[in-house]
Amino acid sequence: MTNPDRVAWFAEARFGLFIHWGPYAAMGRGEQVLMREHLDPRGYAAAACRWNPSRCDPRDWARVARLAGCRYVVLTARHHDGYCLWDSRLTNYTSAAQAPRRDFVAEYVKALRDEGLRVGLYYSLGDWRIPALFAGPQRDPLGWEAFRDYCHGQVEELLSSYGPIDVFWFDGAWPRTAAEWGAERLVARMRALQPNILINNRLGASAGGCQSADGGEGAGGAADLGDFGTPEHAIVPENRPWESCQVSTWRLWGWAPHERFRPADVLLDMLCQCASRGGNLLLNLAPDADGRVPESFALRAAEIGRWLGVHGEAVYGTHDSETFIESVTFGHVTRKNNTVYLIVRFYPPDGMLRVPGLATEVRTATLLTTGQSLRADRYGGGWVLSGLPERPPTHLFPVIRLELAGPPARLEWFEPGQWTGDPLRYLSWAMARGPGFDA
Ligand code: FHN
Repeated sequence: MTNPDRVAWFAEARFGLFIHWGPYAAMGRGEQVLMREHLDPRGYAAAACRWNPSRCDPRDWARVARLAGCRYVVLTARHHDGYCLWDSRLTNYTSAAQAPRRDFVAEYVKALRDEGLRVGLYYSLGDWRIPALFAGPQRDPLGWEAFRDYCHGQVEELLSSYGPIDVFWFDGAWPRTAAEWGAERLVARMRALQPNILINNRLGASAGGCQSADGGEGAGGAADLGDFGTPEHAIVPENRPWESCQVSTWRLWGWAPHERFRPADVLLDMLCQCASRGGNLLLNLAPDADGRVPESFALRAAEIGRWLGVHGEAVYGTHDSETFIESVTFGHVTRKNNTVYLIVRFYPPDGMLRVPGLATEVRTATLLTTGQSLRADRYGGGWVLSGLPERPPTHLFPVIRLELAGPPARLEWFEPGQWTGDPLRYLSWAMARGPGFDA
C-alpha cells in the first residue's frame, strides 16, 4: 500500500513531461523502429554507436518543462532498443562509452534540479537485443537469469548514482510476468535504496502473462507493487494515484520530423480532464536527432505554461472532482475543499454560464482570467452565473472560481453519469410540461 505522504507531491503536481529520446531519433520514424521495421539488430547497433547528438543540452529540456508548468520530468534512460543514456558499468552500449562520450542521465538530473523540477527515470525492462527476452526462462534458463540480473543491476546503478530519484517508470515488461522479472525482490531493493521513490505499475504481466491494453497490469499482477497507474493514450481514472501518458503528436513517442502536433488547446484539455478526474497528465516530448526541442512543441508548451501561470490553482493540488456538477455543456470542473473551479471550454453565447446540479450556496464567483466578480443566482437546475464578458477573455479556457458555503453537494435530480440511477428523479421535471405529445 502506498504511503500517502510519499505520494502527496505527485497528486499536487498534476503535470509531468515525458521525454522519449535515444538513437532511434536519428532514424526519424519513432521509438520502435527497430522491431516495427524488423531491422537488422547489428546494423541498428552500429548506427546507434555512431550516433552523436552534439547539440543536445538537457538544460533546454528542463527549461521547456518549467515554462510549460510541469512539476516533474521522466526521461527514457533505456528504451526497448537497449541503448543506455547513462554510464552503465554493465554494458558498453551507452552514450558514455560510445560516440557521445556523455552521461546524459547525469546532465539531465542536474538540469532538472537546477530548475526545481522532480526527477523521473523511465527504464524498459525489455531489451529487444537480448534473445532470452523472447525465449524466456523455460527455453533459456541461464540466458534469462543473466538478463534478469543485468536489468536488476542497471536499476540499482540508476538508483545509486544520481542522488534522489522521485519517479521510476518501468515499461516494456512484455511478454514476461512479474514473477519472471523478480519484480517483488527488485521493488524491495529499490525502496531500500530510495525510500521515497514512486514506482509505476508496469513491472510485468500478471500470472496469466496478459498485460492490459493501457500498458498496465491485468488484475492481481505486479500493479500492486507499484504506486500509481499509467493509462496510455487514454484518460482512465483509477482508485489510486494515476497518470495518463499521452503523445503531443498523433501517435509516435519518439522523434519523427513529419509527425503532426496536436493543438495547444487539445493538449491543455487533456491536462484539465485528468485534473478534473483526480489524475496527472504525463505529456510527451520527442527531442530531435540532435536532442533539440522541436519548436512546435516548445510553442505549445509555453502557451500551456502561460495559461497555468494565470489559472494554475484550478489544476495543481485539486482533488478528484466528485461529480456534483454537470459540466458537459461548458467544460471541466476541479475542486479544492469548498472551492470549485469551472474550466470553460465552450464559452456561453448569452454570457450566462449555468452550473447544473450544484445544490450548495455560491458565496462568490470570480472570473480568474480577468479577476472580475460575477453574479450568481439559483435556477431550477442549479446556479447561473452572469456578468461574463461578451467575448471569451482568453483563446484557451477561461476559468471561474466559485467559493461555496460548504462542501459541494448535488441537487436530487443530478446523478453522476446522467443515464444511471432512479429515472423517477426526472418525473416532476417532465410533468411540468404535461403528458401530451403536441408542442
Ligand atoms: O512500447 C512502449 C512505447 O514505445 C512507449 O514507450 C510507451 C510510453 O508509455 N510505452 C510502451 C507502449 O505501452
